[in-house]
Amino acid sequence: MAVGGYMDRWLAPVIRRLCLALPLFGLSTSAWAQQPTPWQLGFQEPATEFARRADAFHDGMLILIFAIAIFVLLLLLYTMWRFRASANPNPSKTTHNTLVEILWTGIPVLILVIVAVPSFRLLFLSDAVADSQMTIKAIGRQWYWTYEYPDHGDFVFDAFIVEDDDLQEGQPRLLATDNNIVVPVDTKVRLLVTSSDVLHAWAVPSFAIKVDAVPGRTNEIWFQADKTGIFYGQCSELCGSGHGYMPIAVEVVTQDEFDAWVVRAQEQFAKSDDTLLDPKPIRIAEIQFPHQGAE
Ligand SMILES: [Cu+2]
Repeated sequence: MAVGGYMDRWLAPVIRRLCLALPLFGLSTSAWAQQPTPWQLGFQEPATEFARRADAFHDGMLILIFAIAIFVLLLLLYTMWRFRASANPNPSKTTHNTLVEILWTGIPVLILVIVAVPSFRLLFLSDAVADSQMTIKAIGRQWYWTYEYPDHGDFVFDAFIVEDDDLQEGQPRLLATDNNIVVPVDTKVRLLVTSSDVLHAWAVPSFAIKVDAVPGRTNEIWFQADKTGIFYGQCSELCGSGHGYMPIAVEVVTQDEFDAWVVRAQEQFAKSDDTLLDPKPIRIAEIQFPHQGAE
């Protein structure tokens, strides 16, 4: 699209740089990629191609919104001046103008249709989970997350917030978890999200992901991080008094580091029947159809 391309290439990077430059005073850049920072204006630095596209879409929308707002403001100011009482002792009795009415209906509709194109493109892209290389399942609970790795031995672990008193060097308050989700870099990960009690939402800003965790149903999304590091998020659906204390920490590592972690995790989080959590995790991936049992 011509308008979007122009905005992406020229205006958006300028605005982004202005937004990025402001909060960088007094900050280390390493922290910037992972978590919110004081005086942050823009989004967190994207860590996936999808997040970059979502950012670009947001920047384009911001420019469009500003242009519309400025146009309407100027029109209002002009109207106030042009039809002021002192210059118009006999007010106009005009009530209809067919051409203007068609224009102020048609042009906004046209703008919405143009906006819908990149918007739907992103929406469909977020749904393209078919070719993912591994699966992780996240289960929201009051107030922590449970993660399952069905492709790597089906181990399960819980991720609780690290209390203020237990924070290690470099662990951000309210965002660090005792067990991180570990994924390999440049790998398309399918994430299944559900809940065992109330509505939660699994959200990581640098992946531009926010998925509702709904009891009794499973939502799916994917992400493919292209840089290593720890990326923090939080539950983003008001889920009770501990809502602010169920953070998400995704640790993106190299494939070798991931393989080593899987070996350790299978040991550490080995699952036997008596360690099954209560209520039991919902295991949709293991549904057996009648004809499969016969073999
Ligand atoms: Cu929650």
